[in-house]
Amino acid sequence: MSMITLALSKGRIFDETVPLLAAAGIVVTEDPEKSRKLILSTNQPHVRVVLVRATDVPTYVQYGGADLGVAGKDSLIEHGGQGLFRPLDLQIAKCRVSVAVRSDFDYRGAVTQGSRLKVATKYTSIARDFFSAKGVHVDMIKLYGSMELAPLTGLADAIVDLVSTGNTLKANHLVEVEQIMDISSHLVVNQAALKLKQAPLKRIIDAFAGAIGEK
Ligand code: PRT
Ligand code: MG
Repeated sequence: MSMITLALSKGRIFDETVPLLAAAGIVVTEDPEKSRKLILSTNQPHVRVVLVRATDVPTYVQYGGADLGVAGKDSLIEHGGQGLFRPLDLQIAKCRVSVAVRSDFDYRGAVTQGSRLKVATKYTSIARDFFSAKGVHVDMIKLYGSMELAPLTGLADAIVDLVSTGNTLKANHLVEVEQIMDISSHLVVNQAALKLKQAPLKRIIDAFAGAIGEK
């Protein structure tokens, strides 16, 4: 039997995927928070989990470094989705992508006056599509983290970032001025693996579907 490799990121995606794996009879036998290992074994000798950065999950699955993975819709859009079969919205790790500004910045005014907006974000594809559909001209500043700092330091007028409770924005005196889209995590499968390892992959996909009530 061939090995099935599942790519997950540590933290919320790993934690929220554990119950779905349980439905497929798969138990990860090592705790990612306690181990430095990047490859985790499971109770099933032919199933292993690889830990990668959330934004790298689509890339691992696209090129067959993993047969399947769980990735946020944000990561999938930024990646582009090439080579990926996306059978299920798992409805986990939910949040939204929003535009936020300093509470003293007149966002509506800037938009109605047609000003150029300096936008800092890790999500340049999502942000570009959103502002171009609105007809707003933007100077995009690509960041890899701590977007919240950009408006506070004058690096940008606005940020496009993930928001869940809103506590991070609030703690940094930022306000959410637009909600761009709702985000959840999806199961993604390598298209070639889906043909070569059809039976074991279908078993996992069906178990996940059953666990989220989509049978
Ligand atoms: O953290 P790291 O830089 O390693 O990578 P990552 O941020 O890409 O990964 P991770 O594990 O933090 O998130 C993985 C996926 O979880 C994301 O791609 C989203 O699809 C999803 N998700 C759900 C979230 C959140 N909720 C979330 N709240 N990802 C990040 N956040 C961050 C957000 O960026 C902001 O800094 O949490 C902060 C806001 O949270 P609130 O509750 O204060 O609003
Ligand atoms: Mg994070």
